[in-house]
Amino acid sequence: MKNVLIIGSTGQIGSELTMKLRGMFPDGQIVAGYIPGAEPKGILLESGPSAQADVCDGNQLLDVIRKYDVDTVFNLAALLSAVAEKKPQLAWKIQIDGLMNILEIARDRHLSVFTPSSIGSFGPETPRLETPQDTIQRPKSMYGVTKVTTELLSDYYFLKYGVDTRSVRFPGLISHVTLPGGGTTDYAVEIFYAAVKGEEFVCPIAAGTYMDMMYMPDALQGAVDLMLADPSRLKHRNAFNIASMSFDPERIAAKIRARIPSFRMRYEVDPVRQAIADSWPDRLDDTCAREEWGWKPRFGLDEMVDDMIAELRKRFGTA
Ligand code: AKB
Repeated sequence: MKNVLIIGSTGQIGSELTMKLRGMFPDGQIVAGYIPGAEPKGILLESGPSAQADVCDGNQLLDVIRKYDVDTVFNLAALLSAVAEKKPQLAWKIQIDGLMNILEIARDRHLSVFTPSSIGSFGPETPRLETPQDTIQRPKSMYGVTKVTTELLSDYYFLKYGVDTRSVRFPGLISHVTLPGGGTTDYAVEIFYAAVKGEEFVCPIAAGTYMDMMYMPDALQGAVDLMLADPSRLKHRNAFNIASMSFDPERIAAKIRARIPSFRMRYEVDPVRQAIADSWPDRLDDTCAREEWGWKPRFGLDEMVDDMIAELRKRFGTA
């Protein structure tokens, strides 16, 4: 990994992954790919090259990949679960037609490709607790349908053409840098913003709904470690279960209240997000990731809550 294209570089994962890779590979070209309306700004723009790279435009992708002699693509373009439910055709176009564009270029130019899957690739028939790596995947959301297809297509290109595809199933990602947009797990980020600003939080997910979550530094490290892993150790490729914490709204609210006693929360459940959340597992088993490439998260629930509150307090100047 030296010259890397990050498609979706201004999104929740991309904005931090681009900066991390620029720090790790100062001699490489870490290209921040974007679409019009989501251009990189500030340090993301100033610290390295950027290029328009619409996943739906194969010719444009090829031009950028040729120009920067790209060897690795992080394909982070996606409509998250709640938005994909409202725009299923667009979700398919971005997540699957877009992926095909990348895989075809990768096949020709011997690129490595990371396209995240998600806990959303599972469905209600999947075992909810300690969800195995290899298990039933019958998702009921459009997002989930595209994620299972992503896993299958990525494996197909590896098996058929030897394309170096690798991926993880991300849980809800919690970060203080860039907000997520349109996911089922977004509440787990938004709750911190409300708490630190001293606002009441209106929770769209019902009490008792457990989902896997992860702090962004672990998610980024996992993606990079997997792409750097010795391929001979990988029995799986697309996509590895990874996990670090699982909570419901009551548990995370209690953790925040232990640090900000005035924090208030009430529920206004969003039926679309709740139906999706109800169809997802509570907690994944990540043994294969640990054994095959050394996955080991650093942040547990308490460490994540401490860090989120400290970082957002710095940002908003609240004591
Ligand atoms: C979503 O909620 O849609 C995403 C995910 C878990 O993949 N954060």
